[in-house]
Amino acid sequence: RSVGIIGAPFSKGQPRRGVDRGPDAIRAAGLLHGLHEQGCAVKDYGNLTFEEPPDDEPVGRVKHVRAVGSANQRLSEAVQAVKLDGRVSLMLGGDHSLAIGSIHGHAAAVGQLAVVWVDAHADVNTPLTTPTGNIHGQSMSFLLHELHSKIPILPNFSWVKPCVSAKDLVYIGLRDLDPAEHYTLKLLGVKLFSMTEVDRLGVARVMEETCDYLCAKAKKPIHLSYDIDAIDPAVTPATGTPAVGGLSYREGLYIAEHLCQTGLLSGVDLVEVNPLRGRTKDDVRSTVSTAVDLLLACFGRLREGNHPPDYVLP
Ligand code: DIR
Ligand code: MN
Ligand code: MN
Ligand code: MN
Repeated sequence: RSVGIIGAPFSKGQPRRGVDRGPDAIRAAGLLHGLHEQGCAVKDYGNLTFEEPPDDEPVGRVKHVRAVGSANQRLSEAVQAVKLDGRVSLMLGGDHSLAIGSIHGHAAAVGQLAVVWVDAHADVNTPLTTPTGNIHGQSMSFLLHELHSKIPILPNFSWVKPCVSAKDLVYIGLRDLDPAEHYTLKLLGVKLFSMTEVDRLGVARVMEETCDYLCAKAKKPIHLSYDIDAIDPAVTPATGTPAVGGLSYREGLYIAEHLCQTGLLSGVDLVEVNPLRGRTKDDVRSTVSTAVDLLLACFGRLREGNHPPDYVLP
């Protein structure tokens, strides 16, 4: 497995400082070493740098529109370059507005995608429904073909073209949606496994049904967009919008392991790790090391253990 890491230290899709320190915190916790040890060919493309557009006044209710637009355009190009190098792209956020550029770039390089969005939140508000003005709560609305007519023209967003069909999207872990988001998901018939379904079915059946659903017609490359706040804040408290009642560490890992074993994972985001949140150093350690464990599982680590293909018993 060949992985291309892109650090995206960007925070203006939401109001809290610190989430831009996610990429370096995740690297410092041993991500590259771990990937290397499990036999992955890793290339770290480093951290992107972002411009700060002057006079980035709110547009309607939406905050930092120009900064989010230009950061995501840069990220989209970086993801396309990683895909053209033949690697699975791994984007370390940063806040979840970065899924716009990551998914856009992935689709531009490989064509139609299946998207698995693991999150406490659906991030499908539009610029007109957002109750907060934060673009990290709107990412999916820019990407869905079916919402195209609901998206107003915004500065630095003209490059964004919808590239995901509602039928190619599955949500897992939802538990904190705004009314407009819930309405939209029901209107479009989006497949979702809220925490209620995780409780009812168990994570194994959720993943079986997720993959059956996404692979029903054709085996499209899978984009996994993993918001660390999908995991219960008892385990991953260092994040901007923690929501009680989340996935256990084991459920979170199982999702990553299962998607890895499809052989179809082609792009991954790990977002919303904020080393300046959480109450203690242990809160931050637990959050960051869980993020690393989820990513190692995405790239082949099994809890039963692993060995290299050429291993010889001495
Ligand atoms: C809320 C919160 N639905 C919003 N969203 C979050 O701002 O639109 N997404 N926290 O990650
Ligand atoms: Mn999110
Ligand atoms: Mn979230
Ligand atoms: Mn969030």
